[in-house]
Amino acid sequence: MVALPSDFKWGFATASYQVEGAVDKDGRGPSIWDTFCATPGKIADGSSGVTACDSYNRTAEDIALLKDLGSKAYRFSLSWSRIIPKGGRNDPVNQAGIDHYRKFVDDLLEAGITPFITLLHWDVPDELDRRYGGLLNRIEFPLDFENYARVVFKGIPRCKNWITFNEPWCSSILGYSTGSFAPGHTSDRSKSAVGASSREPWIVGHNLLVAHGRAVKAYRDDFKAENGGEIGIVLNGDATYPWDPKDPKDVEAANRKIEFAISWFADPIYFGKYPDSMLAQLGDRLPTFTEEEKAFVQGSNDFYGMNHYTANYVRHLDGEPPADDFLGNLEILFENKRGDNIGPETQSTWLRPCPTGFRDLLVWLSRRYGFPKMYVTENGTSIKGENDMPREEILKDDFRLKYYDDYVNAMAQASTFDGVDVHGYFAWSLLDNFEWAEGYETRFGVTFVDYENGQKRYPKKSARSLAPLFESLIKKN
Ligand code: PNW
Repeated sequence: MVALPSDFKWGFATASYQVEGAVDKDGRGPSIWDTFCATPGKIADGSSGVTACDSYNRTAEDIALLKDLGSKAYRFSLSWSRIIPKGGRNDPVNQAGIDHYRKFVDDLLEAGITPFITLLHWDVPDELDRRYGGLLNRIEFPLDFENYARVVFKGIPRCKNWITFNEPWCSSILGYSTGSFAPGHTSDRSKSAVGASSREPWIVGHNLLVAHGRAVKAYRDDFKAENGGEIGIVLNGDATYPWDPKDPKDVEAANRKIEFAISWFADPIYFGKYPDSMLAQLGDRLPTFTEEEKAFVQGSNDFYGMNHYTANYVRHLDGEPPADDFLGNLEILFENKRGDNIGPETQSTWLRPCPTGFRDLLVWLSRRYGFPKMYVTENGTSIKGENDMPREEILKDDFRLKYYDDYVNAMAQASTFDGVDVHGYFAWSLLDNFEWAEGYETRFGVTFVDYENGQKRYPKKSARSLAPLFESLIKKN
């Protein structure tokens, strides 16, 4: 029978800048996303996270909502600049920031909900970006991140599930190559063929890996024995299929795309080196691990955190890739050679549901990395045109309900039949929220948030579908 292990934890996920608001409250310092949103033209609807879902002021309401939906766990992120407003290891700690999150964790536990904390979900303290280039600084950034992590491990000892970074691929590529995310560096900055965007993302990715490794070592050396918890990183990536399955070059390209998106980070963590396909294309633009860095990075995952949304077809390209190529010399398509479509359109140009892809990628990752313990830390969908519908229509989100049903069943099959060692699942997202460069026009929530009327929350139909779904799949002891 298709089933999930009896210790399986499921719940919903959010991120600080997307839901908290209250950007000036209790001594919070600005992050690179505050600065980015204030730059005209960066956010589709000109909005920002200034108010968002006002979750900073509504912790009790959000916890009641989680309880009401049957959520066993909650994944959320901390705002680094609430805890250390300027971010650095010699900067003052803001006790009000720690107290806020410590109380939130206490209240979640009181409600029977297991907290999963992400230390950094993209909102780097702005001061660090201005002081030394933020994520670009190979020496300062990992040290400051380690210090911040230590402050948090010490200040919030009741949390036992830790994630260092959310999606380093997005921080690196969207922040330092396409420029669609903060801090918005783009290839426009470089006049030469081998300019900023052809180097910066690989430097940022490297520094995030080392910072992750440092925080994990700090946790294992000084906190794990007492705290008893576990720590890992969250990586995003799509399932891929060759555009022409009979063309070995497309088959290779489909594999290479996953290597450029996921193995970029996972290979150093599990094997201590970057994938050969990346070394071959990027050469010395990919930083080399020093022995010290390698010691921090290799073996630094207690679990694999997987964010997953979609699949695509991959077609190889011939010839030399441009210097700022980050995909692996290939193109991404939603139709294959036969004209089959990967899945229906959503509000997000990059996202089309394809549940079989979820199972296939779970298997791909498990085989490559030795069947590690996994948590699915994000999975969910937007719906085409959802934001233009009246509220009563939005609440009948059968498209999202079916997405969750299909994807969760695909995961349960991978667990039952393929040996995938998955122990948790988080639906993205608990609430409609600030969807980064798309502002509030794209809704990912299982709960409708009425931004015009005091951020009032209305659970959609999908919100209540997850509890019975998991109830039917999780083995009883
Ligand atoms: C994830 N892409 O981001 C993030 O972790 C969330 O904060 C976000 O709200 C959610 O997915 C929905 O977008 C991604 O362009 C953003 O491929 C963009 C992409 C992938 C993930």
